[in-house]
Amino acid sequence: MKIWLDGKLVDETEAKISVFDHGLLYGDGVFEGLRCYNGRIFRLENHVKRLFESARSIVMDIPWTQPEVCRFICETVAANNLTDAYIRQVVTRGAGELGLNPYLCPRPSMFIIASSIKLYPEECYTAGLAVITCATRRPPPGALMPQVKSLNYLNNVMAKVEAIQGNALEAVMLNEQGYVAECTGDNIFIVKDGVLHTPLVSDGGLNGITRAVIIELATAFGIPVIERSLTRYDIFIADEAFLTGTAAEVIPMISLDRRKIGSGEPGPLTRRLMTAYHELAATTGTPIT
Ligand code: PXG
Repeated sequence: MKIWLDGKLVDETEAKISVFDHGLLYGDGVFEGLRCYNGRIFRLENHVKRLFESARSIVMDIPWTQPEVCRFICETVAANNLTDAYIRQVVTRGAGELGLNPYLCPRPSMFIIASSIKLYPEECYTAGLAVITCATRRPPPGALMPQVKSLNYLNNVMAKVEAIQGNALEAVMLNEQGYVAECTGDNIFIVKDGVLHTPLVSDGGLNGITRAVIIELATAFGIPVIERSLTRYDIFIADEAFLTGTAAEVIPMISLDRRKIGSGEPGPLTRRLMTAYHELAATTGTPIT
């Protein structure tokens, strides 16, 4: 496997990062997860823009332009002869001194991995996911801005631990006020009386690119979409629910805390949006060559 690392495509055995890298020492860095379908990278510019915004918000200058970074991503996928891939792009603060001061790290490091990812087993896409609510809360924006896709994922990892220990594959995370924020690596939607509802980004979720695509698709179908604060009550009384994310795509959620949502099976609007999402992802996007 070829890895793009700081300007070069190198063999994975050569792709090494310093133990003094602040990404490793302090989780000081940002990342993106993208997908390539049929030789086209889905929403490439949106992901790269979000990467640059995440970096800017943590006072990190990426030493390349957005069009250059788009090109590097395409080159990495092409160099590995892939047409379908999961792409993990990471920018760390770079190697520096011990101690928090990021100004002592002269230059960020960037690497790009083109590989594959499987978040949930195939049968969950047809049968739906059983989800639990975890005790781990999303950090308030004054502590760790949820919109920044940073290398600080311990909050999400601990939520995932709770899900797995609770015999579920995914967990709903609430914010400090008790409103639904998102899941560990996915945004959440519910359907109620023909209307799609999703939490406000300001309630503690990532401003998901898949979330935005689903809002676009639903709007094009004439389905109203409301972004508002949601509680577990709203999920319990929903007709349907589903999760969205680059890795997960669109996946039905059929229960919360062992209580059935709607009929307890993937709903018709969920299935319609899953199909529409797959069609869009397979036919649009930036060609890699
Ligand atoms: N919330 C969180 C906390 C995420 O990390 C999403 C929502 C969905 O956002 P997008 O823009 O992808 O629709 C994410 C995305 C991984 C992985 O390797 C994680 C994500 C995406 C791809 C891979 O675990 N998180």
